[in-house]
Amino acid sequence: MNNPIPDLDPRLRQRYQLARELAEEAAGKGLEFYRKRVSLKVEHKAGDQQDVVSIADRELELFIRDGLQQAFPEDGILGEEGGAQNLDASFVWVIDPIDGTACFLNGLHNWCVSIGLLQEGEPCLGVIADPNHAELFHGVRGHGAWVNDEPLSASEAQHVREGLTGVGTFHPEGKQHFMPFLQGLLDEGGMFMRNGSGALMTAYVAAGRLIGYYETRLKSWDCLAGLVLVQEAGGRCNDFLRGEGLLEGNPYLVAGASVYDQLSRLVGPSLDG
Ligand code: 2AM
Ligand code: CA
Repeated sequence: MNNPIPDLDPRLRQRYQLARELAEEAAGKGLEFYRKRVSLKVEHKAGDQQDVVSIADRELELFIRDGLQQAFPEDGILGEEGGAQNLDASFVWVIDPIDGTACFLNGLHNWCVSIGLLQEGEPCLGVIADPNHAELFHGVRGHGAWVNDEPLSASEAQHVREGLTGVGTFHPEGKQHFMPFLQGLLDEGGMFMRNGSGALMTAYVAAGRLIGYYETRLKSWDCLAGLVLVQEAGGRCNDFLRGEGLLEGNPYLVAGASVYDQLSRLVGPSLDG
């Protein structure tokens, strides 16, 4: 695999290389599960009928965790399925083996593997692999972001009417903010879409395909990799990691720099409250 960043700190270079390899391998394994999804047993998390998980999520997370731990046993890891370990380490991986699990299990092509990395608490690299569309989004803080070999650049829209805004909400918390936001967006002449994967919609903001993306509440493994991409693509994000954001999640907004303030106003005080 090409390394687009020749002058990278060796500690980051090795981790960037491994993250891209593991994400692509896990995405390939994910595709094999996806093709036989009708035979996978589906479980519901904590009694929430919409929050689903299968053996595919668990096996892919184990695969990624094993790969990271073998190469960097000193690093911490936080994963959607396997929980947290060693979060005081300098480098902490934040992984979602399948983001868009409901899509995955229902035969919709909007799911991906997301691997992000914190260095001293700051997002420093992100990799998102989408095997259905043969796209690998990847980037390193301060060095740029790409989809495959193409540089990412966030939208230059100045008003929500100029493009599509990704949206999302989820049980059990925060959904009361969803309809007021949609109403405001439509009143301003904007339009929405929801594809079911927070990581992919974040990557699409970095790529300028969506002008922004608002989710009433997201978990860190859904967006941490994407945050690096948006920032490197010239976009903006809210202070998602504030408070207990890493472990508990927070409201979430990413957008092109010139439309961010308008979207933030449409969300209102709940965004950073
Ligand atoms: P998942 O597919 O990894 O579960 C879509 O709106 C986004 O919501 C997806 O990224 C999905 O991630 C995420 N999601 C699923 N369950 C959630 C929950 N209980 N709280 C917050 N986000 C959730
Ligand atoms: Ca997941």
